Amino acid sequence: MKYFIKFLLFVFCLPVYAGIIRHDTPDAIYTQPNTNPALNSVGLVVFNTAEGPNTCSGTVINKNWVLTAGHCVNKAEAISFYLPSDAGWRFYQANTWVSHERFLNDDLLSGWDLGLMHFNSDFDITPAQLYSGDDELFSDVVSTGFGYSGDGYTGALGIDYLRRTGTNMIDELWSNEGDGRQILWSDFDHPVDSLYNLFNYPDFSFDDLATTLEIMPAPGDSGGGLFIERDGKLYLAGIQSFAGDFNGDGILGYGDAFGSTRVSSLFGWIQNKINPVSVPEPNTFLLFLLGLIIVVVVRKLNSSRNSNMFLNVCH
Ligand SMILES: [Ca+2]
Ligand SMILES: [Ca+2]
Repeated sequence: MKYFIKFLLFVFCLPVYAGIIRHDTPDAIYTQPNTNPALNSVGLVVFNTAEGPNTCSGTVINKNWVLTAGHCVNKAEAISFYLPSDAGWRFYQANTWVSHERFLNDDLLSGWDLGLMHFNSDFDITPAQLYSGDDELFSDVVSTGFGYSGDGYTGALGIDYLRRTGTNMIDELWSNEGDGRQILWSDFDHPVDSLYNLFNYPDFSFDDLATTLEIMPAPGDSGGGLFIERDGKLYLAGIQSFAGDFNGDGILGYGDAFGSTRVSSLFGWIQNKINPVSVPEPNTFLLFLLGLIIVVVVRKLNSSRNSNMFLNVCH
């Protein structure tokens, strides 16, 4: 499988800016309000660059922090974040943001496509919990974001800024850099035709066809969350990064695949940005004690030297 993915690297991959859905399933099912609070941690990101405005998605992981894709923040000059509510959009303005130090815009396959935004105001929703396990392969996942919509036959058609939530499965873990497993890969399968199956394990058929609400991120979904269920709870396992026209038919649809930056691989980087490890400053009392100890040691050394000198003289 890894060799297959390396072969696919030559295929053009697009950063994913609500999702491509099954052609046989009503869009209203994908856009219905989420009942799980973890999924409501995903909001709409609007950012301005020198080239103009653009949109992404982002996931609240702390009362003041939103996790997103590196390519959503590394050229940003201003960033706004919107969370839908019954009363309309709630608006937040980011005051700082950072992309991973090793992220490069033209290399989405390296596995560093991650960024953070900080907000001075507190979010009043339940933050997503980060997944730190190592068992994502073949897990069912839930994906949500605010990107373009369309179905497996049409590809991305337009954007209506609705949050679409669907399902898929992790087919592979692979990245060009880092620990070599920094991207979670999923293909976009057809409901009944296994000929569209991209990541094929010949001995297994469980991954050949679409899941109940099969979805693939589209432009505008970058930074949205990919969630995994453990013990009845949803955890944030990936951040949407890119999708590719792997079968070369000119659209993002059946037979294609997408990659999400793996949260567990970059867990330490995220934690360190949110809670930097600081070296405590020694306080005045400790400095005073240290001074006393040094004075006592120096006096003892001098006293010892004088005693030795005296003894030497006597001999
Ligand atoms: Ca799939
Ligand atoms: Ca395609």
